[in-house]
Amino acid sequence: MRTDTGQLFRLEDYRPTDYLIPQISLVFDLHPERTIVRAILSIERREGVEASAPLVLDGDDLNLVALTVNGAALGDNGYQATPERLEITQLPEQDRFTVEIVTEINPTTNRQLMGLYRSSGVYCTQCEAEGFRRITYFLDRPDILSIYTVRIEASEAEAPVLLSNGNRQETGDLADGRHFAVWHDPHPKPSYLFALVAGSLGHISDSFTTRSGRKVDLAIYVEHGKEPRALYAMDALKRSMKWDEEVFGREYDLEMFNVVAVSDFNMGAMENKGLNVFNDKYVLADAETATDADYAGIEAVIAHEYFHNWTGNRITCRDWFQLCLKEGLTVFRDHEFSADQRSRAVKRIAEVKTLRAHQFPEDAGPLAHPVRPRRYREINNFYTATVYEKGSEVVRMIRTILGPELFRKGMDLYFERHDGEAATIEDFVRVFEDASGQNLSQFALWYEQAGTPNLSVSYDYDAAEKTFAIELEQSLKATPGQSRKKPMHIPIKFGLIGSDGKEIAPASATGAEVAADVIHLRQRKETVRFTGVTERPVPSLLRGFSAPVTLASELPRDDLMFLALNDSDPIGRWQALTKLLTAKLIAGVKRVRGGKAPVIDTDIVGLVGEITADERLDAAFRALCLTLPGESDIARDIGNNIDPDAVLASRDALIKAIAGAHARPFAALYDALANNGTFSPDAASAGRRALRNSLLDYLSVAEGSPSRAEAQYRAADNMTDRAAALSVLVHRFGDSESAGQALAAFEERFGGDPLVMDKWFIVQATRPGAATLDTVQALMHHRLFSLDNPNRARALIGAFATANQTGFNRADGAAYRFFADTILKIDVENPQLAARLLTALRSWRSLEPVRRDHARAALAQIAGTEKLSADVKDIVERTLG
Ligand code: 0A1
Ligand code: ZN
Repeated sequence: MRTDTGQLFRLEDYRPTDYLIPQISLVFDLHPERTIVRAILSIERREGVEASAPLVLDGDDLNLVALTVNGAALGDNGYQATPERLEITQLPEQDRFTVEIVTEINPTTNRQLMGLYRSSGVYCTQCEAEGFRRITYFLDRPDILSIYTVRIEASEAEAPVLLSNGNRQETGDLADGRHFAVWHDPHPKPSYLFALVAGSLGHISDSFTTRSGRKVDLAIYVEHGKEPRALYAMDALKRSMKWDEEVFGREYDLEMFNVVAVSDFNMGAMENKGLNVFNDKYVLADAETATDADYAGIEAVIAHEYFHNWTGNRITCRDWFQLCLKEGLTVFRDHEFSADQRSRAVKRIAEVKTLRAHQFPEDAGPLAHPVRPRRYREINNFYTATVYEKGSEVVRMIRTILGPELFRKGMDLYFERHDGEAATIEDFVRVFEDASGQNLSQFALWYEQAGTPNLSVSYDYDAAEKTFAIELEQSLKATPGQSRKKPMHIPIKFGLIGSDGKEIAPASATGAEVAADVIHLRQRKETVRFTGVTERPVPSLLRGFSAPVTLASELPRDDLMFLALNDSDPIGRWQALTKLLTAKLIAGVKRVRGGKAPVIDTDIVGLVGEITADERLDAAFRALCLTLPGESDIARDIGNNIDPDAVLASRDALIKAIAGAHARPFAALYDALANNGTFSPDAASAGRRALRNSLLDYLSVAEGSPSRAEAQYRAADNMTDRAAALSVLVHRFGDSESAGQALAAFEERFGGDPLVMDKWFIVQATRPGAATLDTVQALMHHRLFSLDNPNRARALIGAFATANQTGFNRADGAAYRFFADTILKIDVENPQLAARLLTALRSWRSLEPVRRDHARAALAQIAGTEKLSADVKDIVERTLG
């Protein structure tokens, strides 16, 4: 493991290298335990750099076998090699020369899953962010762009499939049952986009003809026998290729595009040029094994990686501080793609939920950092919700501010101006300034200032003057390293709604700038005054969730009820409903903690029933409305002194009240939504399943019996319905015979498929209550469980720590202690995974004092351990603050 070097990387220290590497030729002689890598680098000294300047290359855990410069070996004092660094001091006078480096690596013992490793016997690579240096010594940074030629040699029996980036140039046989393939990628790229895959894999193939008429061969490689499960991913890939041509004018640029699914992968997937490598979770799906959420995830991740071809690969990042340049933009692009393929409103609400669930707590806690950080110790810890999701929101705001046409003009300019370059956020913002003539310097603070701005809003209607005033005040709390913040440019989409439910068009607006349906808040405090408003309107603010902020509005309850039923913007409706529900749930938590039962609010119970019954609305939208804010949403909105048991009690009380009040119509709707015909993963069918499955939970609560869920489990012909039934059985009737039988049946049926069994681990790890810790500990010994595999570890440990508020936050702290021990075990093999899981403790300061002390002790135990990885050390130190 790479232990901490204590080094702090700072944005302002960026300096170009003295040398460039325009070309690299790699030869891999693959063997499970002794792979030999020969790298021939063509080096170019930059103009003005002295010949005495050493060439310093990055390494990580490397073993140098041989080194020559221009074909000649160097004397002992011509270079210095350690596992982490190769410094060559004896260099030719000429500005161009060749360095040849031979290293030996062991793919089998590589359990960090960075560099070249083996996953179920398949050789594969992961080089982002700094994995290439685990293969050979290199200038392993994204501003070094090289043309790659890669020759792979391997045993034909062990690895009939040999893949790398670009186009396949040559293949052939060698002695001793070995064979080779040569790949050439004509597009200069940074080392983090290099990839190699070799192994015995099945595949499906297809093709796509670009709009200029070029035929591209497409293939998806998977474990033998799983080929049919890759068909949906292939379909999503072709739709992505078409969409990028139509919406962004971007065409694919190689003769082939390959995707490989592997079962050991730290993240979702990786956009290596022409050879995307995926966590198999984001490739494999069929009705029998995948839920609707899995299908949607596959579609999104396939699109995301494909879209990186332009936003990330053709235009890459100058340095890792600019990570959001490719990630925020590419997330924005995949969000827009999914919105176009599915229901836009439903997709947007799902995005808002994700942002609030993952990014808001990050921004509010000890790990808060700007969308473009200025400091890091370990870059792997910055693949965060802030960089990805908030980064996407920032791009969305640029489009809201400029409008779709100028946004597209700016994007076109970006591609034209920076194609083939390693760019910065400044470059990105400038194209929109140049395309629109607008100054975006205040807007750019969104990249610099961490934390979620809060908007306080108050309203004043003057009936005599027919004016309506909205007073807006923004505030932003201090975050680590940033105590004083400047006011931001916040685009607030709005509407004013009359008592008949129609939009009111005011005569004029003064004060803060209003352009069409957007208020541009730029000062700390501003008032907009609308004239010609003939009745007191109900304002709908932040329509479409136009900025990633929290809204503290003094809108009366009746207005929120009105918006929940009448806002023409579905996101506005959902936001109003969520506000009402959250307020109710928080009031319930207070009462529970005071030893009282929550008060039932018949208006809100009625409202939920009304929306659920409204056939004019999308089923998926109704399902979203029927799903109450989660325990962690409620906890986040309470903010401090959290007692998770009280949160659960309050939430369950409201579910019970809603279920009791609407049991009959809910049952009728449940029956009416019954699946007719064959399974289809399309958005409309998925929406109906989502609604029906959320009704199942309510009905099971109302009926106080597992029978309905048991029947659904038995009758299910698809994984969405089966998993939903299993979840109701385990979470609501966990000790019943029905739950035990369903779990056994699931294991019996899917026990041969670890990816599917992750659902079985997750459903048990997320059963509410203190007793679940014992279950989790027992499941660690299950024959399919292994802490080594990231999907398994996330399914059991990750789900327990992030999605089981009452279980993980047991009052006696036992789960934290177990968690700390487990993190330390994982850290020995896979620091990246350990660090990522550890972020589950980031909100520990918001807990009530007893739990808080236990959590602090667990963190301190980790922090006090000798030989922590750099990854975990960075997270634990920042978390403890
Ligand atoms: N660039 C990828 C994410 C990614 C980052 C680091 C990795 O290392 C293990 C892997 C993947 C994406 O945005 O999809
Ligand atoms: Zn990405």
